[in-house]
Amino acid sequence: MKRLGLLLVLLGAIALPALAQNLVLNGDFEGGFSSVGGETIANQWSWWDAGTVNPAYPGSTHFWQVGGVPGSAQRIIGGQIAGQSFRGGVYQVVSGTIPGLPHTFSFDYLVAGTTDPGAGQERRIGYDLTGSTNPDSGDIVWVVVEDATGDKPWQHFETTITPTGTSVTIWTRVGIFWPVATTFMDIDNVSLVPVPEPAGLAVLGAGLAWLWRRRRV
Ligand SMILES: [Ca+2]
Repeated sequence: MKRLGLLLVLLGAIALPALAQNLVLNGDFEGGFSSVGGETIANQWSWWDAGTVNPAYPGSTHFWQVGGVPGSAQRIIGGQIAGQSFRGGVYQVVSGTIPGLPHTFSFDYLVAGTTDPGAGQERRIGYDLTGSTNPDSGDIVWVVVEDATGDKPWQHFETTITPTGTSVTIWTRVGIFWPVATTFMDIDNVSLVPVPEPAGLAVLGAGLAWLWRRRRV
């Protein structure tokens, strides 16, 4: 048992610095942007577009690089450029998550758009614990839903999530069905960090102890 205790202390000392690391790549949007088909997408991020949302006002989602808090941010435009309907966003499959361990998920965001609930406006940020790349998956948990709240300044959001696997997908979804107003969302400082709290470490420790026992059998 003494050896096991020493092993856990050693592993803890190795694991702790790694736990404090943000698993999101280019989460602060300071790692550059690329031009993709005339749109500007942050490096390490993927984009999705739902195609024709409202046949009366066909369009496509647009992506810009704008001022963030601080530096740069990703803008997703979901409406009313030349009377078009849109739905789309950026997403990232974040790998390296530790199953069963709490992670802090945080970001800053800004929304602008109509307060008309009949416009079919969507401005959302969420996560999918399955690591899926399906923007319409029922597994996505939307932690920000600002569908018809009008214009707002930059806001900070933070919550704790517990991954069930070694990857989590972070999603944004911006759109409008009836192009009655300009609709967009900016996002910056996206972070997913394992929490080295006592409860989290206890789970990790139990896992390591289980592995240690298995090795000895
Ligand atoms: Ca930034």
